[in-house]
Amino acid sequence: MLIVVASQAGPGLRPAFAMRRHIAIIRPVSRSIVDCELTHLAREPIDYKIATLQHDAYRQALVDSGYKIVTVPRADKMPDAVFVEDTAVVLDEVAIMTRPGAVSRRGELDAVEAILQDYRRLERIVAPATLDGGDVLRLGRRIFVGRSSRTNDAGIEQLRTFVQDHGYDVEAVDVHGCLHLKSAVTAVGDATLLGNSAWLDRAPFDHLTWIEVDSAEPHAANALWLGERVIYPSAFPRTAALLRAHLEVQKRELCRVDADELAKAEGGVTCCSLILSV
Ligand code: CIR
Repeated sequence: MLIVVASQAGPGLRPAFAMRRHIAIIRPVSRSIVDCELTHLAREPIDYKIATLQHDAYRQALVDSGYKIVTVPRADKMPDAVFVEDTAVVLDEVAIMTRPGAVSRRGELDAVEAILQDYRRLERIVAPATLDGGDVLRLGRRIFVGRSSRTNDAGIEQLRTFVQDHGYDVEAVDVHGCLHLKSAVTAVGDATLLGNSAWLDRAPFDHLTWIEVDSAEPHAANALWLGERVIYPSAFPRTAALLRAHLEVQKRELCRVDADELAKAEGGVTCCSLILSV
């Protein structure tokens, strides 16, 4: 079920937003999702039907936010293929195909690449480097990259070489206790982050506004910021209240979606899309 909180005045009404076409690349849930990679969570049964219904609601939230959906074909033999975020880092100037840290996920890239090449010049992370898109957090011209169990120093260096000529600074951030950097922190505004300080070194973010997740909701830091709207899991009501209070001051809205079935696969709301504008 999709619950939209606050007004329906989506970003499609803003002139600056309307000047570009906004695209969300998504991929349906694989029938083998139950065999997904797990690093920090114990395996639980995942109901494919519920996961698919929740993914449909997520898709609708993107449509309601003004995004055209481009769908990568379902890949039933690749359990984690729904988490397209990990396959690429998409900037305005270039897209970088990653090399996921989990070997089981490397086959996911081809079908995503076939779509992305219509929108961006492509670069590729190559061995021995590994990089997951979930470890890459862009804030303006600064790109923070999680040094995690999925992303190594060589991956961070290769990313730097692809983006530095476009004026981006790349900064490594140590992540511990969770899967990706964006499990621990995401942007919810130009200079505002939502994060769980227990899972990372906060020093690189000191100059930014920090909203700390409620201590009862450690997994609550993953939000999908889409300009005037933030898509956010309904499973974290305490943190949602903090976030909503912050967003309302800025006349932004929180759009809550049920995402708990894919959360059992260690995925959040950023993981299920690649967002770009053309
Ligand atoms: C994995 O372990 O790779 C998947 N089960 C979850 C990936 C979630 N992706 C993300 O946070 N960007």
